Amino acid sequence: IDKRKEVALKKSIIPISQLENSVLFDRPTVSLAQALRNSSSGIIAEHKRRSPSKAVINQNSSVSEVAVGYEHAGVCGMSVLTDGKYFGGSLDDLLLARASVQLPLLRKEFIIDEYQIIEAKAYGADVILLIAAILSREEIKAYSELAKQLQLDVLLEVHNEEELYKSIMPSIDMLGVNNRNLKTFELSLETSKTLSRLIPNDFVRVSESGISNIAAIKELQPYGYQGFLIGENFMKTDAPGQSATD
Ligand code: IGP
Repeated sequence: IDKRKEVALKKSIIPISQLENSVLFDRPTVSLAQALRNSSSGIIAEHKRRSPSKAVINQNSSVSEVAVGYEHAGVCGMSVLTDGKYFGGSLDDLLLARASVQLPLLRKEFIIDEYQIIEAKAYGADVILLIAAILSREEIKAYSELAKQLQLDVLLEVHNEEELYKSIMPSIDMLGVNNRNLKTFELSLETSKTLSRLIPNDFVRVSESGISNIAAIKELQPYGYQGFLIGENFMKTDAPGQSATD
């Protein structure tokens, strides 16, 4: 509800027509799904200052510094948290990342409204995240189809079988399995392993959260995962880009 209010508020600040006329809105986007298919490492590195499960992760590094570091490290894409309330992020972070790198950028946000998708494009994103746990099948369909119209890739996040079945549709590009239970914050790579059997082959598979070393990536690759979303492990260091290089 809070989020809906915020969205409504934003709507009254910047009208859709203005977002659609912004400089970034008409730019050609880059496909993260394609980058992951062509990569052997498949890392999507995240900018994350704090989280509900961890008060402070990194308050010192600037977004541009982190973005340039990640790009230099050779990651496939970058995820930028734009949620302010729980993660301390903002749309300005996305804009700064866009100004700093050519990497495919994911807007990491709780998307519950079409407006946020148009906004994502206008602020420089190439990819949006849709979370199955908070959306109906109809919403997933409408939002993913809008994203496709705007040439944005769609990463659909699931955490269990039911969410997976609910969300499978052709307008999804990537299926992300979140290893973190959003209710208990419990982490287990087993979630990615178990659900992998149920993911049709035409979707790029992304394993999200709790990945802290190369061994974890090696462990998940045999299950068909081509993308690995890593936040905390990089951000908890003084030089996130350097730790992505290592
Ligand atoms: C990154 P980690 O454990 O590497 O910091 O996780 C990412 O998967 C996590 O931030 C995340 C997330 C989300 C955040 C996954 N799904 C949905 C906010 C909303």
